[in-house]
Amino acid sequence: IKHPLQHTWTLWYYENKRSKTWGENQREISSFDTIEDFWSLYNYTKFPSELKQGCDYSLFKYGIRPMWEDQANRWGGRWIINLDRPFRDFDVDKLWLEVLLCLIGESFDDYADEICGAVVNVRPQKDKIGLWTSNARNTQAVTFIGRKLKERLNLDRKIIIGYYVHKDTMQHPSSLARCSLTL
Ligand code: M7G
Repeated sequence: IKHPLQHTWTLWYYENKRSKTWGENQREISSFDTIEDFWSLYNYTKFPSELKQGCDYSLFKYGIRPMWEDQANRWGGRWIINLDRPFRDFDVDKLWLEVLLCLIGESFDDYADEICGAVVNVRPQKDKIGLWTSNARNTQAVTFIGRKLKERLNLDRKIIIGYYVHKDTMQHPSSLARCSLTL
């Protein structure tokens, strides 16, 4: 017997093909709802560090697309961890796996319902990991989730993570959007 998860999760892969729109470049890889099926998918796919620059992985609850436009994300935002390359203090693969385990293990206690999914962006200067939540106005939930994330990833206190509201991100290129909270 396989061990069931609380939710069904879908892994998405984004590859930047110029001939297509951003949305068309998002591809569903597979969905799973047991621990065993999670590990077989994980073992079958490449690590983030092995992906080409410009690619993303996203893991979202089944039925939520990894985009701002989805009903579940529309009023939400994301905690962003910036993994600056020059320092190389970060192991993107290790952090991404920990984030995946936080998601499928329902690590956010009473606020697990606020969780939509997570994204890792593989980029030339800095990789990014974002944890997406559904209601940017629920400060209590957002703060709890951010603290828990830092704790689970064992991030140094010096490392500041910021929460970005999707509505702001949509209006500004990512580097100019202001974060609404920091931890
Ligand atoms: P990114 O890939 O999130 O970060 O956004 P990056 O700047 O580090 O590469 C890059 C661009 O992808 C954005 O400026 C948008 O044009 C597009 N994009 C990203 N996201 C998350 C979305 C989304 O949810 N919906 C749409 N329509 N476009 C998006």
